[in-house]
Amino acid sequence: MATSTKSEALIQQENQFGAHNYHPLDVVCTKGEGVFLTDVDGKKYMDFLAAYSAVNQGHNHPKIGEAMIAQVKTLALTSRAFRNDQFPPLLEKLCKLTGFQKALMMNSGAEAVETALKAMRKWGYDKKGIEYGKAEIIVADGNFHGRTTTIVGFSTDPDSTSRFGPFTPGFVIVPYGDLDAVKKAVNKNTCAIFMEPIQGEGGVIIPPKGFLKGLREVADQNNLLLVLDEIQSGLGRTGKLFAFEHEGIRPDGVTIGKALSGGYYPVSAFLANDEVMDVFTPGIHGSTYGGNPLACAVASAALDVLVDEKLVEKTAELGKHLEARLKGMKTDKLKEVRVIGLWAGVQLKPEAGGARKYCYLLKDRGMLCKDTHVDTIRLAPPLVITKEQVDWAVDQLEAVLQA
Ligand code: IF1
Repeated sequence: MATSTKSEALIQQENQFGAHNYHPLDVVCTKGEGVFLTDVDGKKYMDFLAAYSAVNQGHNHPKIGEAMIAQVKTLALTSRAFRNDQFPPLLEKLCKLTGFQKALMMNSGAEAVETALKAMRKWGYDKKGIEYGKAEIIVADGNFHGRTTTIVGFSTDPDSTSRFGPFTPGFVIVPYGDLDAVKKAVNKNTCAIFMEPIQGEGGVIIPPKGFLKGLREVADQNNLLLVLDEIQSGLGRTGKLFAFEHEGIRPDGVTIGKALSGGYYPVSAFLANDEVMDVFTPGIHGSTYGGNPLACAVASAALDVLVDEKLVEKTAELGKHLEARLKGMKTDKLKEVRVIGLWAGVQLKPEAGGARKYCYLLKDRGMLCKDTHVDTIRLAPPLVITKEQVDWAVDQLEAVLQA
């Protein structure tokens, strides 16, 4: 559908002055509230991406916004050269809620991942006695952990990796979900296994039942760390606080981000127990904004909303309905539907012509979602969505898939 002159002018301005590192849908948003986004022409859309799960609490949640505004008026940034009164209570809240002994606060998800990679390596040298410079981390094909050169260096997505080399050594890539391949990859230099419990960018790829439990066993049997990237899967998205809970295991560390921000302000963390976290000694790692008072006030309110509004429990309940509706859709275009909590990958048959065109059709119907890996429509609404809104959204999806 043609965009308005107002949208067009803003798109042209963006194209002229902005790097072309994205190919976004031509919807120019100006207001967010709950599950809804409104564009500059006043058209309202239901957001089924939620900024890749950074808006689990819904757009512009008033409680989180109020906490942010209050903190903005008092103290925003000290750097970690000094201390502040928001950091200690956030750390305790985060550790008590997640069951880890320590948190290291960063800003973007990639920074939390880089923090975790440094922790895994240094633990390998200091605690496991791996020969310095030889530490290896086992990762999965189809992974997405961020965009730094070290992280894309172990990506298997050409879009992420091509022409950004040379890359950081020390990563062994195995097929996601293949426990035998993980076992074969272990050697005396392996310090850790690092994976997403569910692969988001891969198209909501849920590993075979028992895979995470198997990773835990391999880690225990070989004195490895198991660190899981819960930046997208965590904080309620799958109907549990963490996706790893679906298999009743506990990793040695997790990275979190996105929804920790309440959809307002970048804040991420690496969480682990003392055995791992004490590899960090004063001055060896940090960030200007890591653990700043504003980030801590926002994260604290974001966690409160998650708990007080029982968003994890609601997601578990409503996710069952989403799964039933999606798997009940009458269309011959579906190859596979993968659903866990309020997170779905609707994979189309190649003959359907690719997922992107359906995202355009859905946009015209007032629903925003994102394609991934050509044939998959990724669905991830804010967790504050209602059953009626889920039904409306699936009705739109079924309609465009029947056309
Ligand atoms: C983009 C993808 C999703 C993540 C996991 C770490 C990070 C991400 C599991 C890094 C970030 C974002 C990045 C954003 C789009 C989005 C994305 F399409 F890129 F792959 F969600 F699937 N671990 N994912 O999903 O966190 O540094 O971005 O805060 O780069 O286009 P970040």
